[in-house]
Amino acid sequence: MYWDEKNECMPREDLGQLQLERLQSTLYRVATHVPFYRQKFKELKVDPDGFRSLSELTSLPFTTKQDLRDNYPYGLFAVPLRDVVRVHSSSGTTGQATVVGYTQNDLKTWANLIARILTATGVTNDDVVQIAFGYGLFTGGFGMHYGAERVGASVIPISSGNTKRQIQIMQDFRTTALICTPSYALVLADAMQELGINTSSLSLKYGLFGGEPWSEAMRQEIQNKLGIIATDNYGLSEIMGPGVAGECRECSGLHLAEDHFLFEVINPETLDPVRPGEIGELVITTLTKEAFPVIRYRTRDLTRIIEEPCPCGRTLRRMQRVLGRTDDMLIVKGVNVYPSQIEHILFEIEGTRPHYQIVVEREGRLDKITVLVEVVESIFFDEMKKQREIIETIKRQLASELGIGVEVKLVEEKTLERSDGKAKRVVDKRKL
Ligand code: DLL
Repeated sequence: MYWDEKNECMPREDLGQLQLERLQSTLYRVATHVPFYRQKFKELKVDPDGFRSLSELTSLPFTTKQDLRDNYPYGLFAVPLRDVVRVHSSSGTTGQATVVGYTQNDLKTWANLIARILTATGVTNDDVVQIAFGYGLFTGGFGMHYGAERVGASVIPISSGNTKRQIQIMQDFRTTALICTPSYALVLADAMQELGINTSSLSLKYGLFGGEPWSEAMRQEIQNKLGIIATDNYGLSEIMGPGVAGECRECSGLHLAEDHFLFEVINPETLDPVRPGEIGELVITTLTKEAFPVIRYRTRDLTRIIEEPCPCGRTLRRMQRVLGRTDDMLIVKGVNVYPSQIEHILFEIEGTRPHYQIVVEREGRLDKITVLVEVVESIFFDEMKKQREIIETIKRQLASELGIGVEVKLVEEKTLERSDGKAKRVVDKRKL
């Protein structure tokens, strides 16, 4: 099922032509209205009127989070504030917040892109959609909301938090689709178990999750516990919010909204494009945004593009689930470590729960990683021998995957902090 078959299944050649035309008008737009880009184009001798082929993309300047901060709040807007009808902002947990704006048209495009990912998961106007993303400056709540209304679903704008109430409403209002972060979906599943609620008594069929990295094992656990089909959905406020990429029912990679954005994958050190299919940093150029167009935005997210066509019939290419962020990468004892590598190993081990935290400390001159992982109650209380075995297995596997030794501590279920939004997986106590 498609929401927008014409654009989702467009022949690649036509798509390339559409992208080129849209890029040309975006370049004209930013060169005319955004002093930052005008200056950059001048420095790099880019002639926005002379842009003839997508292969010239690499001649364009990058935009970074720092550029957005330097132009806080409205410096990169390409329309007067009078034409801006919505403003969102990134959480700003790592430094100053950044501000993004939308025109009426931008909001229409956004709702359509959300309608696409909802439809790709299976949501229709017969569904009751519970949106447990925060409503506010975060793009998750409002972004998903207008797309769900666009599909014609019955939308429950419950926002995040208040787990018991979420469950009560899910039961009473017969929610069929849940939308939240994957870690919060697990919090809900655990809480239901605790309350003795049999999930098969619920009406839930689908879950659209996103906003943070998660693994295939976590998907399986959510699907099993809630009895649903769970898709991965990616986006970022600087580009739009959710809707930038999302999975179809094949659940094997996220279709990129290539008619509205250009995607590149680069080597974050050399800044050159990687070879097709290689892992690198995702770089995105907006093609249709009016209020806040961005050229070659460095997302810091690591992924690879899947070139093979998807059996679902969409011609939009897919990206692999995000493997981590370049700035999440921990350099410990000189070795690059991504939380996703650790998560992957933990979830393969029986008795562990998908709740973990990676604590990095510095003792003297030496870095030390301790992985705290929750284990099921029976193991935590009864079986010392089993505990030792699990610790040894995790240590051995992590050492062979990462090439460095780590400490492992098993903790009781529910000891690690839960979040109703994005989970905090890494605690870096080093003063670097
Ligand atoms: O998290 C937008 C969003 C909301 C996407 C709801 C999907 C669902 P930001 O708060 O700006 O926007 O955070 C963006 O979150 O650069 C990634 O590092 C991470 N992220 C988002 N979705 C995924 C995902 C929203 N599906 C940052 N998998 C991005 C992995 C994700 N990481």
